[in-house]
Amino acid sequence: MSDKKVKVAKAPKMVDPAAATIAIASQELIKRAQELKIETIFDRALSMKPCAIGMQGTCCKNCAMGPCRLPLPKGGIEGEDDRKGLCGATANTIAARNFARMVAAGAAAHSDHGRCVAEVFLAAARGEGDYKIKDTQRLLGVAPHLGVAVKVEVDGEMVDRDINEIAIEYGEKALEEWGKKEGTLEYLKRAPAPLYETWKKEGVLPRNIDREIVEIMHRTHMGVDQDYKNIVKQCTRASLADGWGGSMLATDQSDILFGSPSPLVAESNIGIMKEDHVNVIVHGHEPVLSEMIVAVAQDPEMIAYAKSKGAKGIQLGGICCTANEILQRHGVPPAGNFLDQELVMITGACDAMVVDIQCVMQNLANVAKCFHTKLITTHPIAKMEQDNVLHIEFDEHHAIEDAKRILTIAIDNFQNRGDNVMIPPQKSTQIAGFGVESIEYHLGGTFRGTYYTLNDNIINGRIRGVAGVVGCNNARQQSDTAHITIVKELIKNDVLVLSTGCNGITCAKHGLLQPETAAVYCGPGLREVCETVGIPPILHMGSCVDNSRILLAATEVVKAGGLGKDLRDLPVAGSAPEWMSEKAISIGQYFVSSGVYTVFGGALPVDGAPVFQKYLFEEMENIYGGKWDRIDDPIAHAHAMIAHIDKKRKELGIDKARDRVLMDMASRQALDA
Ligand code: XCC
Ligand code: SF4
Repeated sequence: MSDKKVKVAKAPKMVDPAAATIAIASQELIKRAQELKIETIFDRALSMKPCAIGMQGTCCKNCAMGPCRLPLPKGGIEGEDDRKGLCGATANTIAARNFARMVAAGAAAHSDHGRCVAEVFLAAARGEGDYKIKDTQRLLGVAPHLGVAVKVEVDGEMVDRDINEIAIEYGEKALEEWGKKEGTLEYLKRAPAPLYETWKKEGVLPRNIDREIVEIMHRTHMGVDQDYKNIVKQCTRASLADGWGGSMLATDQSDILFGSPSPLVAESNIGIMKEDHVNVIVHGHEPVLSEMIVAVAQDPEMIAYAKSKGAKGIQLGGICCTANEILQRHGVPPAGNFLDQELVMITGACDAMVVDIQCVMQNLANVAKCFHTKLITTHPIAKMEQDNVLHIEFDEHHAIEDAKRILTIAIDNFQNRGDNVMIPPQKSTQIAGFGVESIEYHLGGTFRGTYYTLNDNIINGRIRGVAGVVGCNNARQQSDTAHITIVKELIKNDVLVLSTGCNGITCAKHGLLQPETAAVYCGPGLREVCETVGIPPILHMGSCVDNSRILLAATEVVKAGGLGKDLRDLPVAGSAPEWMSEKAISIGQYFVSSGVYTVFGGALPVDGAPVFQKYLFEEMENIYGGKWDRIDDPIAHAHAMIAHIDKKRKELGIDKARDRVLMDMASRQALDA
């Protein structure tokens, strides 16, 4: 007999659901998956550990002489850091190049999505395809930012220009921003003048959107840019092409095409799925197809067809930012955030999942195999290799037909459901749909329509400051914990929160996007403001490309006066508590380069190169007024943001005002008692 050891297959590791997430519905479905022996991302996070050197950002595989791995020794480096790759690339060069490639990928993802919207927009403006422009007011508002006139001279008088002409010219100019040969991006001038001047002086005004991304790929090729500061400069330029370019254009054009959001009531969480309805989940990022699915799902013929198959109706739900797009404009409820995507299938009641681009996990195909669920990819650039995945390519020229075809497949599939249905009941109500204009309306009052009231409340100290809390979930952390803890700590300390992306969905799931939240969780000042105007203390502003709304809201605050002249003067801070996507790095970089102190939670692949890290975490502030930070503990994370807000209040000379407000409240409460 051979004495060779016999390999025994190890039982797959199974996560403790309560350790994986604090969301009860998600815990129930993780348990359910384990009973059914279906592996999810939460289980895989136990058995697959991340590479320690990759996590530090110091593994280079930019040429075939590598990968060159430069781990940071425990306890750091004493004396000179002489670590280098075969070619001599230092840890700083390697980490900065890796970081830059994340910015490039993130900016590309946002901006290429923006380009798709821009193409559909132009087709609609020209009267081609199934889409019509909905929000002409918004078009008139943004057209001048691309140099498009909204009035023309006729017989010596200025009259309104034909709206279709405006739409076509705006659409054409917008598309040019991706590849124009001369000049710099037009929307940059929407930033406060001193910020624009900083960018100009630093030489980081993006020339066009595509070029800055291509240039990162060039500069990070073996043997090109080997000065981390110069690489970071290009990170800024490409990220600005995202935030103040591709993303901002995506938001504007989606709003003009599909309607600008305004506050609405909706539901959220997995409990929105209905056992007796055809459940269709849309997932990804683009609003273009999902808009049509929303429209077609309301078609009486479609509903009648669903009824003919034994269902009571059609229930749509969303995951990730496609969810946010149709939530903001139509009140379609999100079923969950990024880490809930497998779980909505585990309910056994997902008749079809329709995906487009970004944040769509390939494991969905494996989970779909265990159920009757039809998984349908729709975008030419985003297919899956598994053979149970249907690909129905969506084309804006026959959008209605495509949407009908997809919904018909879902309805026909309703009767194939097994007995395995388990929909956790948890759901909550939320108010979503905030935008730059609706904040103006709510916090400015009907006749004022400006940011004065918001500024007043910041100056008088009722609102201590404003935080943008955004971004993903990450299976390396207990899901939702950092998001919820940070947001609660901020509002408890009178910081108004602007939310997007999976943070928005997470806050909604946990019932925080309601005006009632103010009484339970807010500090006295913020509570008073929220109760007076009837808003939640966390304003959901949409998808991740809609972070551009946060930039513009902050710009409006500067314009309204009394709080400095630049974004860097404002008592504001940014946060991505559980980030995972490369898009988050691009967002972080444009927040920082726009003057915002921005804190990430979870590993940031820069700590293997302490000098480069110091540049991001400290020195960038001297140039742009904003800087990066990474703090994992959620309470410390929130308090670092609050400390920054207080520092800015002090610099503005409004720190004393807040002391008075708090004293007022205390004495009022004493009177009440
Ligand atoms: Fe993706 Fe936009 Fe992150 Fe959520 S927040 S996991 S990027 S869906 Ni953008
Ligand atoms: Fe190694 Fe330099 Fe090649 Fe990177 S570029 S893999 S550091 S030899």
